[in-house]
Amino acid sequence: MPAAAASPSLLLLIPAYNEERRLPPVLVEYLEHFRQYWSGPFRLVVILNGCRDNTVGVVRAAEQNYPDLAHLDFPEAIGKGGALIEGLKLAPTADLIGYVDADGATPPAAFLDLAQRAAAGQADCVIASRWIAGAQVDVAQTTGRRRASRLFHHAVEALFWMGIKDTQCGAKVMRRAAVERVQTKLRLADLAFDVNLLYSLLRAGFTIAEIPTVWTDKCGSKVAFNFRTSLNMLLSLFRLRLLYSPFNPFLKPLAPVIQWVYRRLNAPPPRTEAEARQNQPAKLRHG
Ligand SMILES: Nc1nc2c(ncn2[C@@H]2O[C@H](COP(=O)(O)OP(=O)(O)O)[C@@H](O)[C@H]2O)c(=O)[nH]1
Ligand SMILES: [Mg+2]
Repeated sequence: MPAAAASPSLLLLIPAYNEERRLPPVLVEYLEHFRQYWSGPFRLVVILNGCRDNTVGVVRAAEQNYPDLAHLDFPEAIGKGGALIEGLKLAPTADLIGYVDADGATPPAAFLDLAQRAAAGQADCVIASRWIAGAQVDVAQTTGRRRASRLFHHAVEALFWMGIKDTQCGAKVMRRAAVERVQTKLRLADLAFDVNLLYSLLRAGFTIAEIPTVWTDKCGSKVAFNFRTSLNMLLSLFRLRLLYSPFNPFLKPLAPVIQWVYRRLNAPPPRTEAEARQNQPAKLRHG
């Protein structure tokens, strides 16, 4: 993609959990890069929840130097998906809304490429992919985790037939209209959130373009990988499948049981229909 001048406004969300070490250099890199290469208004919002380290302190310190930086802070364990659901409520404030991980696995230039493609109208949602030709991936994950993620991919394909090679890459950009249309459909707060988002977009008739990306696995992962998390993600996929099926009405009375199972798995429970309808954004903080 040529580095075309883009004038739409861009809101970049970064979910962060205990990221006092990995986040500060990433914030500076992104803020400097977009200040230089994004010609429209740009804002970066970090969404923290329940951090037990000083992530909020490092974000506040950076906010002193960057007026384009702000944060949302939630005390509850809402999960990465929950944090993004909250961040996406800010959609009315920008033309394009995207998100990226706090660890810098996606370099700013790769995210800029996605945003420029979205600005140029290539698709309603443009996502980074590590598993299509042209991707430059530096994988440091354990064999177990790699196998689990491939297994998850096959489960997603079997249940949803989206034809997307990499639903889980943490870098995605969408047009505001697309976000606003699917907002109330976003129910999964755990790591299956991305599947929820992509499937809801496709079901609503929006287009998704998968773009080969540059990706470097970083150490210091905040995602516990174990039997519980794998089971939790598979459960979430089945739940999403049921939500979009004629069995949907049966899910409502089961809500307390579902909440109980998620709590037992130590996972952020899915949002109820009433919670998903709450579209009021939380108060944005700066400094
Ligand atoms: N707000 C919030 N962010 C989270 C949570 N869990 C993970 N994250 C963020 O999600 C992103 C991906 O996590 P990361 O540890 O890089 O995952 P991995 O590289 O796939 O092992 C990072 O920005 C994390 O800080 C959570 O419970 N809440
Ligand atoms: Mg990571």
